[in-house]
Amino acid sequence: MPEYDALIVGAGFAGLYALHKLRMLGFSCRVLEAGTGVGGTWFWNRYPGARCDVESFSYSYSFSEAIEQEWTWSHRYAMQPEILAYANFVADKLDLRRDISFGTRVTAAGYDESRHGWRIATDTAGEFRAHYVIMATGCLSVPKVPDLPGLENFRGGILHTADWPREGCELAGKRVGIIGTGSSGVQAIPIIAREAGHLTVFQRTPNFSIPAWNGPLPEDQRKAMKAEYPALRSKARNSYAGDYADEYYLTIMAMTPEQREAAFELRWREGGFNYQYAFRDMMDDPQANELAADFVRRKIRAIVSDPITAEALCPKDHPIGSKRLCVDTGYYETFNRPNVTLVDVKADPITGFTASQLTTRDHSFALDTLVLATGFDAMTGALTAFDIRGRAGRRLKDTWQAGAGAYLGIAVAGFPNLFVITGPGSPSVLANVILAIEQHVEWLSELLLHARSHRITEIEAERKAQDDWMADVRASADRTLYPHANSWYLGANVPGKPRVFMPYVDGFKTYEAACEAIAADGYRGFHLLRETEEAA
Ligand code: N01
Repeated sequence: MPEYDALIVGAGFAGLYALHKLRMLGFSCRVLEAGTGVGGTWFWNRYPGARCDVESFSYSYSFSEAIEQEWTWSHRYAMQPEILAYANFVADKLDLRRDISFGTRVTAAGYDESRHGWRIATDTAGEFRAHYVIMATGCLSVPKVPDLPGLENFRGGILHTADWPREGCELAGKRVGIIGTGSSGVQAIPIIAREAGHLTVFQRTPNFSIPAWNGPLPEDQRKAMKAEYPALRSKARNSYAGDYADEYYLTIMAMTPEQREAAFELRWREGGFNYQYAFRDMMDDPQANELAADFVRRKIRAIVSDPITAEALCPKDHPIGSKRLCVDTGYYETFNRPNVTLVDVKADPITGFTASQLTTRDHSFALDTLVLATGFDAMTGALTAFDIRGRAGRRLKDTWQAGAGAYLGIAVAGFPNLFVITGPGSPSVLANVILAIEQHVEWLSELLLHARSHRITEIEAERKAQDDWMADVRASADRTLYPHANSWYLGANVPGKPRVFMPYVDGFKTYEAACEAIAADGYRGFHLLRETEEAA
């Protein structure tokens, strides 16, 4: 059976960097990847309109100056094909493919206490052994298909944004329905509307969306950004969100109404996430939040011509930012098109499907194709999708029955020598995830080097350290407005999933400082078993 120092699950941005970093440090590694190519989320999410909504000069690796300088981003926010091309460029540049098994899905992993190592089963490549397992499986990688009544009756095409056919899909002239108005739906809807004969948007909950104002980057701007990379990266590393944009420099409640209006308008015109991160009180103070939310609702009413449609698009049931903000290109404008209809399925719920129709309580809609933009089993889906068994054969899924938790969001008590990149309890999805990935991989590499040089055979999070960490994560979240929405941050989008706020809300910089302090304190909160102790 092939045996490695480390098996890495997933060849997305986390898996690629983990492979590069650990290989450079002399660990033998193999990546197991279910897809037929690198890129992870950017390999699967090929829906029309898919692109990043952190600026590309930020949403990219910072660890290699050569990569930074050789690669040139074409747009402020790159489209999915360009991001996937970038992942392929990095894989080639670093010669990563020779250590990746593509088309290989992990089906089970079990810890062998006598060997202090893992045994991993796959669907196509047999079994492996490894001292360490690194789950680089992504926070948003297991698509969620909702339990829609009678969907099996529908004979038209059914597509999920997160599992879009590689060869694309012909929607020209068709009657298309889309369910879901989160980030994926908000990006896909304007593009599908341009192609389809008619697009019906089935919306259950409206989301707040800020314009991206995306566009090509002029040559001089690209050159200037490349020259400024060290400063941009350093600013991102010292920030809340892991991004280089200015943040937390305005207090909504300290401004006059005129100043506030001007500040909201300016952030709206700049576009993107800084509508949230510019304001230090937006996620703490309900009154400040409501003012920011009201500004966006007024924008929606100004953009959308039909007042009933505009009102249906205005989010009113959650604080702005408590569900991840969407960043769009012409989303609200799309509802002024004659070939687009909005259906509020909270007021008029979906009741079933025939071979060619979606029916709601009051209406029926003839459809050729149904697009599901219905999200993910976020943060834990990929970690519970197959059987991971730790000490005494205990399943990770059972361990997390009352809610997911990991010490620093990296290691789980009872699962020695297994690590999660950007797991629950880390900033991950609330930060620029590429930087969050780099920080985890780098911190973990130091830990594994420490283990190698101190002849440590087993690394395990201590239960108390993990419980205390997760209690702090929750206490911090409870001081904010984040838990005031039924969001996927809380697991609320998956029926039966325990509601625990999973991301770390105190920001990237604070989190990194906490990780550094724990390492400096001899990896406090980890039980490190030395070979000598074991022999004794
Ligand atoms: O998924 P979502 P997503 N009947 O969970 C609706 C990242 N991302 O794929 O709110 C009717 O946000 C559901 O309605 P409701 C980003 O972090 C990033 O859009 O539950 N509707 C909601 O409208 C993002 O936050 C990027 O009432 C149903 C939608 O489906 C995360 O991925 C791009 C339903 C799901 O929204 C997830 O985004 C895309 C039902 N039975 C995504 N079930 C970029 O960076 C679900 N819905 C560019």
